Parts: sequence; structure tokens; C-alpha cells
Amino acid sequence: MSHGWGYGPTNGPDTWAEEFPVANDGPRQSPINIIPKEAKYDSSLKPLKLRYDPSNAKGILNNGHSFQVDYVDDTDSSTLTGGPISGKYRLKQFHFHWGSSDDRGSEHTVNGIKYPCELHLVHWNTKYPSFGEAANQPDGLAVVGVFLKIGAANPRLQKVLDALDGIKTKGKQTTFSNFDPKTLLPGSLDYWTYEGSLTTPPLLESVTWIVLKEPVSVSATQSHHHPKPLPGWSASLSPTILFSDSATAIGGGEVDDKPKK
Ligand code: SG7
Ligand code: ZN
Repeated sequence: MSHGWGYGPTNGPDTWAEEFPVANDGPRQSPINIIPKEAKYDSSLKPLKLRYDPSNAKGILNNGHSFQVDYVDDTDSSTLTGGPISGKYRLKQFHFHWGSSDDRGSEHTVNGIKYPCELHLVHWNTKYPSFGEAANQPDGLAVVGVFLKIGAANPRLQKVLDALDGIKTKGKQTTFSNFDPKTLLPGSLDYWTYEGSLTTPPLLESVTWIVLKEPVSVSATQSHHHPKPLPGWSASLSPTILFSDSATAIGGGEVDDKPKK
């Protein structure tokens, strides 16, 4: 893996453990397969509260593995509270995981079913001084996951999709302003939650996962905005990851069910 991790045949998830052994021996590795019938209802879980300031959006970046929309995070103006977490977490960025075809792409699965895409909104615990330091703490990060399914066109996604034309190669970034990622969420904020990890190296076990039950839609045309990985991207972006039995077994922590309001 001299040229670094990715999603290709020689540097994909099956090889990550060589450089990041936590992939194999970590007690709380993500993603996992969620089995709703086995999730436990926890009446102590609270509703999620997301308060985002659209003016905090600062740019969109092709990081070579995904693309991410970055937020200014030097104040508490865009935060996640409630749900399974204590205290306040600040929005850092959101990004997507998708596949080479519509039958794959999500990282988490539900009853073994893969969605074509999964959105991740990444937040860090303000009890730590910075994102970097939070990322090393067991309660450092909280990521809200949203599944995308093929269906009606989703006009709320269009601004993001349009911006991709400007970041076709690794390392490219362009401004992206005035965007509230709350508009990308489904009507219901019911969720499953578990203690897990980053889904990419360094696979740090610092993430409280909050996976929304209700998917949002994207049209086939929108989803085929990128039928193949863009030229210059490090590898096929299809995360062959997760659905591996090992990922599921390792992830094996319990998946909690949030109360319906
Ligand atoms: C994506 O997923 C990127 C990463 C992110 C990683 O590859 O958006 O972000 C950066 C800054 O490279 O890693 C530390 C981090 O946020 C894993 O994030 S995830 O666990 O939510 N999928
Ligand atoms: Zn992610």
C-alpha cells in the first residue's frame, strides 16, 4: 500500500488492516449491518436537534476518496445536540459514499440491503479543543448518516451535484456557500445509534453513529451524474467495504432504536 489506501483491488478495505490493524482487532469498527428487529428500544434517547447556519458553508473539496462540503467551525453556530450525545457537537463537513452501480454504495446496510448512496454529516465534540483532537477520543465525533434511494428527483441535492463539475480531480476545491445541510435530511429524524469508528483509515474508534431510518430520494439521472469515478480520483469509489462479514462481526455492538415522537 505504498501509494496509500483506497477502494481499488490492491488498496481496498480488505488491505487496510496491514497499515491500520484496528480494522481487524478494533472492538467498535464501522460500518455495520443494521438489523432493525435486533435493535433495542431505548427510552432515554432524545430527539436529534440540528441547528445549522447556512452561511458557515465555505467550500467543496475532492479529497481523492470522496467529496466533502466544509464548514467554518470556529464558533457554535452550526451544531448537533440531543439524540444519543451529551453536550454540543459542531458541524465540520458533510460527504457522500456511493458505488459504481445503483445496487451498492452505502456503507451501512439494513438487513443486508445496500443503498446506492450514503450521506455523512460529521460533527465534533466541543469539549475538545479541535476536530483533530476530538477525532482521537471515544466521544469525539458524531456522524449522522442518511441513506439515498433512487426515486423522485431531489432538488435539494442539485446545488451539490452541480458543484462537482468544478472539482473533477483530487485536491481540487472550490467555494461553496450559503447551504443548509438540514435540507438534505428526510422528514423523520428517527434513528439507530451505536458506538463505532471512522469508516476510512485511520478508522479511529471515536464516532457515535446516528443512522437515520428514513432514506431520502435521488433520481436516476441525478445519481448518474457520475456513472464512473471521475478522472483523477484515486480509485473506484465503490466502497466494497462494509458488507463483508468481518465488518459486520467486528462492528457487532448493539444498535439502538430511537423512540418515535
Ligand atoms: C471521507 O470519509 C472524508 C474524510 C472522512 C472519512 O473519506 O470525508 O474526511 C477527510 C477530512 O478526509 O474522515 C476524519 C474524517 O472525517 C471518514 O468519515 S466517516 O467515518 O464519516 N465516513
Ligand atoms: Zn463517510
